[in-house]
Amino acid sequence: MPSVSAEFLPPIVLAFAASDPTGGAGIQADIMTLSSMGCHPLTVITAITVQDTAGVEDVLPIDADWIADQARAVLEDVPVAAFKLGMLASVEAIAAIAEIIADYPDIPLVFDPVLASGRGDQFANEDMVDAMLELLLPQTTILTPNSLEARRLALEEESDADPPDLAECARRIINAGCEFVLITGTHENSEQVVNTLYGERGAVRSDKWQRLPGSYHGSGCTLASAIAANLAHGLDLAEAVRDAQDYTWQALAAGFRPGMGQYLPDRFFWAREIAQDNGL
Ligand code: PXL
Repeated sequence: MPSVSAEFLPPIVLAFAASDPTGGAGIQADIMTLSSMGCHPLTVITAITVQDTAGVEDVLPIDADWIADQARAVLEDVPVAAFKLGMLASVEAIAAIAEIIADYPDIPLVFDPVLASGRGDQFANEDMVDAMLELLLPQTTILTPNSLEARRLALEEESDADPPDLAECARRIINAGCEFVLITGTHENSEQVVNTLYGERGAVRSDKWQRLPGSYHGSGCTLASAIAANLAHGLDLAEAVRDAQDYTWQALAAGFRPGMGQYLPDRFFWAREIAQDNGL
């Protein structure tokens, strides 16, 4: 039986990402974040990982044809308000996804260029980085690299002896064709975490966050999905970025450590707050 709200559709976001069995990062992080923020997630699995909360053991890339078929099936059926890209595990997968999203130029695209895990597991070789720059950046509304990923993308564009500062990295990344880049500062040696949004004319906004003491798994996936959720809800880009950082910081502050390794964000912190207020 259809419910009385059969006419209602939540904003729908299509996430391309890899499975992370810990539920900390990857497609599981996207599903939780998008759901927590009132969106419905459509999911295309790009790879399957074997990992625990301490590190990644193995990655099985999904065949590019299977990635394309998963995406085409839902895109021909369901209206999508935003795309979100996470781990892409082969050049062929990057090319297949680039071809699909080219058919939807008006849908905002949030691209989290997952080149390595926060723990240092490498996910992308040079050919993949080149393919991302060439095929995906020109279609990207907002790229969300951490500072390490930003430097790697910038050096792939132009190499020089001294590492460029983050503003210069942003300039090169924007030159590669994306509209905005949000460079996150978790890995920098600063007292607070400084995340800066850059556009064509330089820095747009910079937000500072209290540095949390734990080591977290899945913060980048959470932030990028939260931005995609906000864009799907119709927020303008700068507001989507600010609110998504606030959401992510709260999810991290409420994080928990289910195993022997890193902390995981609690993307449903607000539900637990409500339950606590109700004495549950
Ligand atoms: O945090 C980046 C990331 C994204 N996707 C998957 C991951 C990781 C980090 O480990 O495993 C599947």
